[in-house]
Amino acid sequence: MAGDDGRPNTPSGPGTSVITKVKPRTKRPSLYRVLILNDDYTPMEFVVHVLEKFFQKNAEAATKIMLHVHHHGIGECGVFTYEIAETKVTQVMDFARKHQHPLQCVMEKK
Ligand code: TYC
Repeated sequence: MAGDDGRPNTPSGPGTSVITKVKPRTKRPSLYRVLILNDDYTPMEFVVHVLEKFFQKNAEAATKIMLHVHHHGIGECGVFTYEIAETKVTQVMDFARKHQHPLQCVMEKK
């Protein structure tokens, strides 16, 4: 016996059941580093303030990151999903510009 499409229509029918297994497909989001760059003009205290205000660092952690950037040219402020990282970069760049400092903030995929 065949169904409409010509395939045998067993095992469906009274007394049979089809069990379909659904695989849980959760995708972990990509992560992005937010970095600040050194320059010769932005005051150290301003950079520390930025790290406290936008990256929830305490004074000690913020000072450590600022000094790392001052000596090595670049440093990590935090790791976030794309939208959060993008927001942090915009907030830092707007804040630096408002205070007329050349501080640069960028993001890169991990
Ligand atoms: N190099 C700056 C100075 O000597 C301080 C500074 C540190 C600037 C970190 C930017 O991301 C920065 N005033």
